[in-house]
Amino acid sequence: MKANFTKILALLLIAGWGTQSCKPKDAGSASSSGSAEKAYVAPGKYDQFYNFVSGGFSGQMSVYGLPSGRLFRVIPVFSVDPEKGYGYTEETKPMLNTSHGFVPWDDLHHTELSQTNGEVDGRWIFGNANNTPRVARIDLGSFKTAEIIELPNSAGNHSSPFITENTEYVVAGTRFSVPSDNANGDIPISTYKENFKGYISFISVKKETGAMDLAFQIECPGVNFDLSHAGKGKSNGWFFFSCYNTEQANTLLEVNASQRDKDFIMAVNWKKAEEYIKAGKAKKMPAKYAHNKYNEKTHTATSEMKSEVLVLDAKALKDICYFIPCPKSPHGCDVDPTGEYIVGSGKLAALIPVFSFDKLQKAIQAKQFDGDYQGIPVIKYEAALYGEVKKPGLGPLHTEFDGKGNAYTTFFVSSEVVKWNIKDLKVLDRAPTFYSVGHLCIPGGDSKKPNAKYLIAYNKITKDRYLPTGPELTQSAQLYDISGDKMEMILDFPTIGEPHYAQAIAADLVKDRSVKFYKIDENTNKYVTKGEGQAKVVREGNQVHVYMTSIRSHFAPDNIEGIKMGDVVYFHVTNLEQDWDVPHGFAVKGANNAELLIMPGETQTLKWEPNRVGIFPMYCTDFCSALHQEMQGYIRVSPKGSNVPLTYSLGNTKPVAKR
Ligand code: CUK
Ligand code: CUA
Repeated sequence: MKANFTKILALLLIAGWGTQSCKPKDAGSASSSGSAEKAYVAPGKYDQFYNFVSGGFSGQMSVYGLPSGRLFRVIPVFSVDPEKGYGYTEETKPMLNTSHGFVPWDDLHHTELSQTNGEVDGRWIFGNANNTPRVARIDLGSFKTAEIIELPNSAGNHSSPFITENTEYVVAGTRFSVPSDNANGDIPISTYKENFKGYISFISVKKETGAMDLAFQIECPGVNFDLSHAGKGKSNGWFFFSCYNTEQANTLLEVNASQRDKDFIMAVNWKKAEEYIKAGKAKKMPAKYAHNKYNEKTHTATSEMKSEVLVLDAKALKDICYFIPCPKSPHGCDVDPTGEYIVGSGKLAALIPVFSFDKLQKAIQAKQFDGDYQGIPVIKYEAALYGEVKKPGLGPLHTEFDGKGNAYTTFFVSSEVVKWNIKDLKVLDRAPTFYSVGHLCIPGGDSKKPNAKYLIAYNKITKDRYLPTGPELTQSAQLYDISGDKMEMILDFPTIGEPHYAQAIAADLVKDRSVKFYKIDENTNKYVTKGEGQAKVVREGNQVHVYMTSIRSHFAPDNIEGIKMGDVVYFHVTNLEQDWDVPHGFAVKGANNAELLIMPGETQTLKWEPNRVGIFPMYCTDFCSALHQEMQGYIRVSPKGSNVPLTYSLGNTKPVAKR
C-alpha cells in the first residue's frame, strides 16, 4: 500500500514538473482591476515594504518594493556583476575568494533579515551560497555585500542562512554529506554510509558590527540537511533542521532517497552546544576556508584564509541532537511566531505534521525514544506530534505565519497557497498560484512579529503567463492581500533569476539608514586622490598607477601618454562628488574587464593590460550631468622600449611624471 502511494505521488510530481496537469481550473484568471488598485503606488510615492528576493542561480539578491512589485536594485553577492564592477575591480575581487580560488558565481536560495528580540531590525540581510558553501552578510545601509565566510566540511550549503532571535548565530547545514575536509576523500562513492558525514555550522554574529566568525560545527550522521529555522520565544535555544535521504543513498536519489516512510527533523539544542564549547568538549579540526570582508573606509575587501574549526560530535555528546520522524522527504522546516509549533513539509507526504515544542521537551525528559539513528536518539513520532493537517494539497514545501494563529503553506504540485489554522489544523482558504510555487514570504513571516498585510508567492514556472521570450521563460512573484479572511491576488510580476526564499520588511526600518555618499575625508583607500591637484601617474617598473579623480564633468588627468606595451596599468579612480546619487563610471576601450562604477567619495581600481599600440579612449559610463558625454579622455600606448615620456594632463597643464 505504502509503495503504491509513493508511486502515485512520484507520478504526480513528475507530471507537475513537465506539464500543467495540475494547473488550477481558473488558471486563466487575473486579478480584477479593483484589486489591482491595491498594488498601485503612484509615481513619486514610496512603497510600504522592501522585498529582498533571492536570485537562485543568478547568485544575487534583488530588491523590490511592495505592493508595487517595482525592482529597485540587484545586489551583487556571490556572482560577479559587470554593471557595478563587483568582482572585477581590484577592491572587490577578494570578496569572491574561496579555498578553491576565485569563484565568480553561486546559487543563492535564502535571504534572512537580522533580528532583535525576534523581530526584523533592518540592519543586515544574510544570503547562502548553495554550491561552494558560503554565507554572506549584506549591509542595509549601503546595500553592499559586507562579508562572506566559507564553510569547511560542507557541500551545498542549503539549510542556511537562518538566524536565532537576536542574531547570535547564522546556521548552515550541509545538503550533500561528504567526507570531512581533513579525511582522505579519495575513496569509493559507494562507501557513503561509512565515510560521509553531515556537518552543521554555527556562525556567530557580533552584536554591534555584524562581524561573522565560524564559531563551531556539529558532526552529524551523513544525511541531506535541507532547510532549517531557529526556535523562538519558548523554543529559543533550539534549532530545527529538515533532513532527507536518511536512506543514505549515493545514486538515483529520486528513487533511493524516497524509500523510508519517514525522514527526520533534527532538533539541535544550541545553548547546550555552547556549554560544551565552553567546557572544552570540541575538537580542533584542521580546515581551510576563506573569510572575506569589505571595509567601508578603505573601500577595499580583504580575504583571509582560516585553518581551523571547532567541532562537536553529536553522537558522543548524546544530548545536543535529536531526530523527530517526519513524513516524507521533508523540505521546509518552519517555526510559528510563538515558538511552540514546528511545521515539517514532506514533499511526498499527503499531510502536514505539526510538532509541539512542549511535547518534544517532555519526550526528551521521559526518553520516549524509538531507538537511535546512528547514535542519535529518535523521538517517538506521536510523542512530539501536535497534530496533522489532513489533505492540505500536494507537494507541500514552505510555510510562513501571520501572527494571528494562521499558517500559509505552498504546494508545488497542486500549485497553490493554503491557509490553515495552527490550533485546530483546519484548512481555511486556498489560492491558486501560476504555477508551481516554491517559497512564500510574509513580511516578518518567520519572526515573532509578522506584519501580515501581504503574502508573496514565488513561482518556478510561468508558462503562458507572460509574452514568450525564447526557450527560457521568466520566473515570477505573485502578491496577495491577506488582510481579510480570504487571500486575494492583486499583482503578478517577473523576477530576476530564480526566486527561492525572500523576506520583506517595513520600509521605515531601512530607508532612513541608507548611506547617501562616502565622506572623502574618511576615504583611506591606499590609492585615494583627495583633490584634482593630487592627481598623478606613477611608474613602478612595468606597473603604471594612475591616481585619477572624477567630478562633473571631467577626469583628472584626461590625457595620458607614455604607456608602453607590456605595462600593467591600474586606474585608481576617486569620485570627488559629495552628493547623493552621483556615481561616475569609468571604462577603457579593449579592457578585458568590466567598468568601474564609483560611488561619491569612493575609490575603485580597474586593471588594464593594453594589447596593442595606439590611442585608447576612456569615458564615464553613468549619465552624470548635461555634459556627461564630454566626460572622456585619451590614453596613448607606445611600443615596448619607446622613448615617449610618461606625461599626463588636464587642460593645458602637462607635468612630467616622476619616476
Ligand atoms: S528551496 Cu527553492 S523552493 Cu532551495 Cu528553499 Cu524550497
Ligand atoms: Cu561622470 Cu558621466
